[in-house]
Amino acid sequence: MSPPQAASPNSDTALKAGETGAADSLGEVDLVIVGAGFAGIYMSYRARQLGLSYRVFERGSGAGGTWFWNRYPGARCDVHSLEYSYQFDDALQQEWQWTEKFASQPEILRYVDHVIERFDLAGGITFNTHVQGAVYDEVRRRWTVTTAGDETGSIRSRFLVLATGCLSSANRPGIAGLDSFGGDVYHTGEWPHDGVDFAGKRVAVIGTGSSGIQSIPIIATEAAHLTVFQRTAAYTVPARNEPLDPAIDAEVKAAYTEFRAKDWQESSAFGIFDPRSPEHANQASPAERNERYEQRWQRGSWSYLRSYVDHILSEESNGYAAEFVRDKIRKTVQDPTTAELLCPTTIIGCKRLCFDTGYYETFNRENVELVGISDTPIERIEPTGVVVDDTLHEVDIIVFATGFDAMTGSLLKIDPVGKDGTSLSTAWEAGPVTYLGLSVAGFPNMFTITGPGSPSVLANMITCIEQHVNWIADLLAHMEAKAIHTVEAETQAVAAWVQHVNNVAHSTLFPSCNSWYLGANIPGKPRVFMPLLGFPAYAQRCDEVAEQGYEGFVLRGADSI
Ligand code: N01
Repeated sequence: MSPPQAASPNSDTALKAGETGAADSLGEVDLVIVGAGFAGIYMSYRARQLGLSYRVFERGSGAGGTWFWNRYPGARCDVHSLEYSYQFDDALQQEWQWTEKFASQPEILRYVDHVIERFDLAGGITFNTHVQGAVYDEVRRRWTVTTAGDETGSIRSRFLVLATGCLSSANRPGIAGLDSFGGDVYHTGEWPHDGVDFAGKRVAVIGTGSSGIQSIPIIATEAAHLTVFQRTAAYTVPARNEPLDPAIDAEVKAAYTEFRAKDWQESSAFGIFDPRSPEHANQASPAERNERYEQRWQRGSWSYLRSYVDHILSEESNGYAAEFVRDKIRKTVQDPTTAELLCPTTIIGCKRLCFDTGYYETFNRENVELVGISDTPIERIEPTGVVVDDTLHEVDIIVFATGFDAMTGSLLKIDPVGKDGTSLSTAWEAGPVTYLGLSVAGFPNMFTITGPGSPSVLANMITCIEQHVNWIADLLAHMEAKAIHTVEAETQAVAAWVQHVNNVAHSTLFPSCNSWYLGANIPGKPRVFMPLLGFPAYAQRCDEVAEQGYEGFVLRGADSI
């Protein structure tokens, strides 16, 4: 399909005849968007509204980003469906009907496809095409983006929008002997489209984060035998998913704008159904605490940690909430040794809290075994199984639920090269540094959507995406109106922003454990707390930056050449 051919209002005369050729075999557009997840789709919608020419390149054969790839059994969102959806078009949010409180992966993908069809966006997306690199040419003020796949070549653009997602680069640990394994190997984040048949098979699941915890109870019911390899025990709270209550659906849709406005005031841009109590756990009596924890446990999901305001601020308060979960585990899991192994010892919430359906109960099944690999890591993989502590666990299938090289992985795979030939991997050698999570010094006209330094993974991703895309679209309109050709973050603004993100993180208990928020799950990755806590203050800051003439950015127009 051909891409939109809207004339570019921003095209200037920097490119002269004869300057095209091998360097732009795919032509030139105003905007190259990398990725057709929620961010890339909405960015293309706004680009078209602005009259910009654009191309979206997507490595998958379909849209949906993380929801396209994560098709493992039980994959489901844990933000309420009425909140985890676009808000840019009222008719869209009125007409779409979610069926469950927490939408399943297939339903989210149906929603994505519906949005693309409804707004006629498919023509701008090129699937099965990997963006391999991008180089900025200071003289032409153009990015040259190279692609491989259905469309192989290079394309020039004024702007480069990296909508590559925060959880899109699978972490496949390099375990010795993996290549020798005689069975099948899968990663939850790259699940086969036609599913996996576990019937009669002995299965290993390595990893017990959200993906492992969602898939393990289902795999256990299908497989002959399941061995779970756990490095760090995770806290999980019952999800309590259920069919979407039609009365709640009607109530929200009767005043959806007001509902969304309330979400914008929430620290994580969602959670209206589970308000955070303003009280402190360490000021309540043990009886009060237990009663409240029990109520919130029964309610499930995010409600639990919101039972008091200070869980992520006070170690003492956190300890109460953590011990309540450990108590639940000990009461649920019949074998005391297994129960103890499942009891987490870290701060609850410093790694992303998990939500499950029957996770702890799964370990009461006769066909399920838990192997701790914290003190005795996996030694090697052999043709017939996984060796730990000199014991071979024979399996036919290995499932890696080992997560992602989060937030920076996909950006660094592209590794754009900015001014002076500096690559992003060089600029981020000591960890990602951005201004507002949107822009990197030395990389003009390049934007990251929900990049490190923005609330992103600590908030409602779709709300964050829309806020970022709207902010970028307003900036592009401003540049057009003022004849500005390049925008770039100032080095000092980046430094101050990175310091701010760090200060906010270190005022909480978040940095206290080895989470992927810190990059601690990837060997050798710099240990930097990447997301910013607090969506409302962040969104307000972005607005102020724009109102103050894009403070912290250098904007250059024809006059400044
Ligand atoms: O990945 P994870 P995930 N050897 O990084 C272990 C979102 N999500 O895919 O904790 C052995 O959380 C690792 O151990 P440790 C959500 O934001 C959302 O589960 O590092 N084990 C851990 O147990 C989530 O946080 C939803 O010690 C290794 C596990 O693998 C994010 O995606 C559903 C290992 C990885 O857990 C990532 O979740 C699913 C190694 N070398 C995902 N390397 C919902 O919306 C890693 N591990 C509900």
